Amino acid sequence: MTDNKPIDPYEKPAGGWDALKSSWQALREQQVVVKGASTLLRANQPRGFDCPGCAWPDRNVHSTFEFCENGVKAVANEATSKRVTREFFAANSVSELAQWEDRLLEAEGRLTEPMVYDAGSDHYRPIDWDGAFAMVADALNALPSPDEAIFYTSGRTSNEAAFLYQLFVREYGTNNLPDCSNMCHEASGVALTEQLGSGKGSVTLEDFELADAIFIFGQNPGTNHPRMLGELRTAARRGCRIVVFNPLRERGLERFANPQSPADMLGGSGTRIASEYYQPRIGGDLAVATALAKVVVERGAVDADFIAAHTSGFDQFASSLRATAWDTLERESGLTRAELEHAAQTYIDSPATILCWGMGITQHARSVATIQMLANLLLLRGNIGRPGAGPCPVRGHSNVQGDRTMGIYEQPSPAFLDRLGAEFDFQPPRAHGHDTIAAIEAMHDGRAGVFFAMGGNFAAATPDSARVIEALRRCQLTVHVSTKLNRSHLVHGRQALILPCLGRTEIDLQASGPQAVTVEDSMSMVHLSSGMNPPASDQLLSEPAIVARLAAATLPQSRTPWLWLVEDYDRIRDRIARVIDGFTDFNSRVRASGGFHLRHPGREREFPTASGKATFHAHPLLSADESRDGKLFTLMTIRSHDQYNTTVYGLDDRYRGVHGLRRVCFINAADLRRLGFQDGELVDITSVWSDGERTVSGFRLVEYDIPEGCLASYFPETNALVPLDHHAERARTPASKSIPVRLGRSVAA
Ligand SMILES: Nc1nc2c(c(=O)[nH]1)N[C@H]1C(S)=C(S)[C@@H](COP(=O)(O)OP(=O)(O)OC[C@H]3O[C@@H](n4cnc5c(=O)[nH]c(N)nc54)[C@H](O)[C@@H]3O)O[C@H]1N2
Ligand SMILES: Nc1nc2c(c(=O)[nH]1)N[C@H]1C(S)=C(S)[C@@H](COP(=O)(O)OP(=O)(O)OC[C@H]3O[C@@H](n4cnc5c(=O)[nH]c(N)nc54)[C@H](O)[C@@H]3O)O[C@H]1N2
Ligand SMILES: [Mo]
Repeated sequence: MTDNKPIDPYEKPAGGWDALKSSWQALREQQVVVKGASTLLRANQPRGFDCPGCAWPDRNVHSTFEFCENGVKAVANEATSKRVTREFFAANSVSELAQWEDRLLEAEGRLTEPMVYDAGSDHYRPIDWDGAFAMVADALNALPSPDEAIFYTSGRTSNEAAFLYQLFVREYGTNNLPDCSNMCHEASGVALTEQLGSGKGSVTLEDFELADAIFIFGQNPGTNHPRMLGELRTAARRGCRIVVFNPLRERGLERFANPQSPADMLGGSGTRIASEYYQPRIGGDLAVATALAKVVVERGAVDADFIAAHTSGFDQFASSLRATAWDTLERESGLTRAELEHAAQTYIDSPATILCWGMGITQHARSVATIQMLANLLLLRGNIGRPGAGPCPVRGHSNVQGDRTMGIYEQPSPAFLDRLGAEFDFQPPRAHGHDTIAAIEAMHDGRAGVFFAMGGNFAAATPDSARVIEALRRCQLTVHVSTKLNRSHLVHGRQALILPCLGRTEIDLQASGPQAVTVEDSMSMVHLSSGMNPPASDQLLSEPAIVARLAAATLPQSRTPWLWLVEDYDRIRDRIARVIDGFTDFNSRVRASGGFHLRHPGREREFPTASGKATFHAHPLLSADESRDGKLFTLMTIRSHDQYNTTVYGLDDRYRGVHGLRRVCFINAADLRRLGFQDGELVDITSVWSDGERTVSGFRLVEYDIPEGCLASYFPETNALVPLDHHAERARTPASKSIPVRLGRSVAA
């Protein structure tokens, strides 16, 4: 890497020495070298804390820490020695801070005490915890209806905090529990629940050891789930076929040098990961999966016994495949028939196949259809409930799956509400609540006036930034439980609170002693997490304690012993065990080494759907004109290597060869020529939608190996381009990976 060359293609494998160097730098920048290093030894270990990075499962049999550069960044940024103090807020007004880049807000370090917004001076000033809780309680109790309050959750919240939080919200009287899942894997849940009777993935890490082929759609593990590369490397070395579909050639999916393998580190070129790499056009995966399924059916390669015993809808599905023409499949996928047939044959030749997918699949208008087509493909060959096979939606936040299991969901089932109400002796509200998009609309239209966020960065993570900012500003009160300063604290309601909480790495001391929390990873393993660093400030409360004290202040009539429950988190877990399926004997089972696995019925070929069988779903392809809306380009908004969602650690995207800048737009060389643009030129990106145009300015064009008609830029800078009503059918996941846009020369240039 050269410091003064912004675009410099990266020739090395993912991982390797540069990953070590970058980790070291992250620790140094946060001034946590000694503490950070010992902290890391406890990440994802049987008696340590769950890494606040991603939801990829742990190999808890290992005795040394599992190295992951981006895990190091996440931990270093939480364990930082930098602090945001009351003096900092006194010195900087909110309007001044609003001018700062998000990255610089994050770089100020950990929040240290509760703060309240003072409109007179336009500064945040300290408030004591009781005062803060009373303020929230008063605002909530003054609302004409509990449905005018919104309770958002990001996916780092522990099971214990999430369970108490949803209980508080429901005792208060609403199901308005939008969460980051609404923007993430919602489409996976909707698609798989309908088809297989469970919205979760069915595979475990052991299946990765047994698979003969692993297909990876729309996912960039080299950056977002680096520990997955370790599994892929092992699989590739034993001859497992790894087949990738991604418009970009992501380095981590091509080659990986495991920093824990001397051979990889000294060899230079690392281990080859993908055995086949296909670059479909953005949004082409429905056509890809349809084509693979068509070949399987037409070559008679189906598992007829499985289909007869466990599925319904096959005949109709098979005839829809036969009726789909190859020229449609080629045009819609952006791949040739020969490529699609080749990939299909790899699938047919594999006795056990795992299908993985990420945001490149879920954040599209037709994501539910695409995921159902992927599941159709699995069902055709009985690739579920067989060792080494099954669906693997790779989750994002470290406990996003657990939060849903605990009831953070705006559409709870009647059976769940019955159990919750019976256990805590109250009548839970039955009407479904707002998801993320509906919550923004409600705040915007004045139908909701209090916004409470358990973590996350709502103002920056959500689509249609201008609308979201207006929506939050119209609120009477906005409250954020946070570890770090972010945009959402500066885009506030008439009243606003920042409530600072403990992070995963910190000791959580309650009346009965230090507490552990639990989390559920992407493969349904539930395990303990206990921090070992002293809290960033003695003013911090744990998330469960914040919920309990807020509930006690807001609901004096509640029969739930809120403060008693948080004295000892075992008490919360005992209640979870009585309400949530699969958590019997929670306290003893979670203490077994490595925790326990939540049963996935599909592993035993049980499919608790309406019909009792797994169901095939046909999804016709729309013609190119309809699905592409006649616009010039399709833009996908993705993560760089130096960010965690809205948290920008640095300005490099090493594997894609970008250094020192984030406003880039990757574009195909032929498109550049056709438009008469030069590589390096600055452009404005304009999305065109029924309600008007939205523009973001000053993006540097980068000639890149990306299909024609496709563009890529980083989120959140481009969220302003995504209209609120541009979202997945049924799942309502914002379609952040398929934004219809045109380019114009930047006026700023
Ligand atoms: N370091 C780090 N780790 C993270 C995160 C982070 O920001 N930083 N975020 C966490 C969260 S919440 C999540 S959800 C996950 C996200 O992890 P990913 O799902 O890997 O997220 P993205 O970076 O959005 O990458 C999407 C990938 O899909 C590809 N893609 C885009 N559109 C299409 C398409 O139409 N078809 C196909 N086949 N591919 C497409 C892109 O080229 C890119 O490689 O990571 C989690 N882990
Ligand atoms: N255009 C576009 N938009 C997207 C996406 C995309 O790919 N493209 N991806 C979407 C996806 S997949 C997701 S998951 C969302 C993410 O949406 P969010 O989950 O809302 O956003 P994050 O950036 O992960 O939240 C970061 C903040 O969480 C707080 N935090 C960190 N750790 C803790 C903790 O332990 N406790 C508490 N209480 N707070 C903590 C810190 O204050 C930090 O500033 O964004 C979505 N938005
Ligand atoms: Mo996510």
